[in-house]
Amino acid sequence: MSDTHPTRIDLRSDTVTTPTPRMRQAMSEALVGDDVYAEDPTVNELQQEAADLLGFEAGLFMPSGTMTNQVAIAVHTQRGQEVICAEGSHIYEWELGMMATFSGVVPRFVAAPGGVPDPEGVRRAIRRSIHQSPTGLISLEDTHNKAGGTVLPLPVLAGVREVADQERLPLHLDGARMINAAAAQGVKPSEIAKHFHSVSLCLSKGLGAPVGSVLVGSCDFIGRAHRYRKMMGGGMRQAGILAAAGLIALREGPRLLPHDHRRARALAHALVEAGYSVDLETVQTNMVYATIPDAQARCDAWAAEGLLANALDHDRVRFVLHHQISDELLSRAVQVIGGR
Ligand code: TLP
Repeated sequence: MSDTHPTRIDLRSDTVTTPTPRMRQAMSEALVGDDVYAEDPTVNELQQEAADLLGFEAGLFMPSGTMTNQVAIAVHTQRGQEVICAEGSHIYEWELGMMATFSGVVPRFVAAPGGVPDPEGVRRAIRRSIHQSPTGLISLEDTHNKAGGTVLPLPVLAGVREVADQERLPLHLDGARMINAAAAQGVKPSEIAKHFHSVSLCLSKGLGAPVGSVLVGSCDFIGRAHRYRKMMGGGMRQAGILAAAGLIALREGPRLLPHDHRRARALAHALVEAGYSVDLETVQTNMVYATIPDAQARCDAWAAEGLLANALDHDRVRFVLHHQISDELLSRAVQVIGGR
């Protein structure tokens, strides 16, 4: 059983996947309880499994990556502070100013060529003076979406953590696609997560769950996160129905990611062959950004042939691979792109 239209090749995002038959079965059989009372056994299992995978004490299940990031910011910061983040970070660019409206904090961007900030640049961005908004948090994004799904090298993570420790600042990871980053580097996810005080991990991106994200951290941090999740309307009651699919995603999703990465590279080469410009250096995981004149018109023309991609700018198109794009569907996409 699949909900995906057979003639539609949807590369707009890895969020578009539909639940697999195993996910649907697990959802229908899930044991549930009221999660606001922390009594949903399937949610509790998912939270602990995500925390264990990333090497943390506790986890908290929420509907979206936006919520896990924004709850983390609320716990870590005080009103009037700044959050240091790499230029183009999702927590500011695509989270609708929530850090300002919910937590009363503002971003301070640091340069991040290819999505990778320099630890010394992070240090220089820290504000302490009485005349300035003090820094409250440093937040990194791995993989970095806007830079093309690029991976942050482990020495950079260690370097930023050193700065955070020296300056006594908390360090958060928007790890929506951090399992992709781990797969690309051939390391355990905990090797990335160990550099952070909190991590937001999305189940509904490359891992393929229909809904959900888990925030992990210390017991104390997660205890405080409960209150902000409730304030945001994230108390979902019998959420085990959703967590059941999340558990399948967490257990079965990671081994599929290297195939998405291989297909992304193949797509990038096909785009170059078709005459479009792609910075192949940035194609490190499951995303391809191409420079395409009249991007929206080109995407509309491809959509008429069943190929969906995201025009993000007047000349920039994003393609994202995911587990419901087989080699066969990729070949068809390549034909459409080549005008065949
Ligand atoms: N990203 C979505 C869109 O919002 C752009 C996508 O299609 O890529 N962090 C990162 C790095 C993300 O890419 C996203 C979603 C989120 C957080 C937010 O997750 P959700 O959509 O679950 O709120």
